[in-house]
Amino acid sequence: MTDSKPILLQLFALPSLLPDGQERLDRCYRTVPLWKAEDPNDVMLEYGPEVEVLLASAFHPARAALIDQLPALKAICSLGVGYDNIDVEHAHARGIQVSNTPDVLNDCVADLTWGLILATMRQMGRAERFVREGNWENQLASLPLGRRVTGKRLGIVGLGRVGLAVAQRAAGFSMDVRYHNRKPRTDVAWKYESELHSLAQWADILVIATVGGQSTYHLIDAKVLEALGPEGVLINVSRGTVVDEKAMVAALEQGAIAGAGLDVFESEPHVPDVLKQLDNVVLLPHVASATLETRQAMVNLMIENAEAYARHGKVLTPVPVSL
Ligand code: 8YV
Repeated sequence: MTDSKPILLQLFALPSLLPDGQERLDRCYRTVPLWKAEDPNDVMLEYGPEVEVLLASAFHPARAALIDQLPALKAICSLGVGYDNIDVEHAHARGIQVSNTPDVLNDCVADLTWGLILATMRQMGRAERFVREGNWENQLASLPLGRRVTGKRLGIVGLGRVGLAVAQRAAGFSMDVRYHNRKPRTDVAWKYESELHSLAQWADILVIATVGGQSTYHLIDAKVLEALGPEGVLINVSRGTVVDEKAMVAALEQGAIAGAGLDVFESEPHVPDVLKQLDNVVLLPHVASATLETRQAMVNLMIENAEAYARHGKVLTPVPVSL
């Protein structure tokens, strides 16, 4: 008897965070582990024509070229809220559903954003290196003073789910918050700035929490950084491509901005050497959602999307179709 279950192509090994994660997929699908294949081309030749569901992630993209190799594809289930890793319009044009993992990571990404704000303003990375390098015991060495966080002005670029969670936490720091979106939100009291430039000029700390992809490519350019000014700090937890990295490095080197806290970079995992030499930056390897609880919830939601497609033909948390 042949297995009549639909085929699901796995580009990566399921993170072993849930005891029954792979089992749940195997119950609904014939799973094909492309990541295990000695020659992925052979696997694509054998199974490609029949693959109905594809698992993707930020580090395992589903670009048009791959989608085109899968003529029977009906759903792409991605691990992560961002979907700049997927050619969504191309998929939608073929009637392929795309799902992401929204909401479950809001709190942890917002927590880490505050970690970056505090670490950058208070120079915690530099202070920690100071201790590790034995400089505290060296009478000649001293650390420059950091900057106070409480009471500062917080500008948020992209008041979506994550931006909102960041803004809510600002109350604990007695901060005034303003934001820039394409459109003002009707459900928040914070002041909307229709011009990104004005927001940057007003803010002491500018947090980037917007979507990645073409629509926001290099949104934060030399002019915005100049507006943020020599006392201003940039925090990016969105996508590296939203910031013109060269312009940011120049601004940091020349003191056009005071510092930056970065969880994302333009071509990860590459971090420009020049950034690593700067003391006014905090550099993290894209870990904003990387807690046990959140990653479990993300993997679970990705699997739930695949299960929902297998059972009812519809994913649970679809990426909206752009009009
Ligand atoms: C993950 C992220 O690191 O959700 C996102 O968009 O960037 C992060 O939470 C990544 O997606 C894991 O695949």
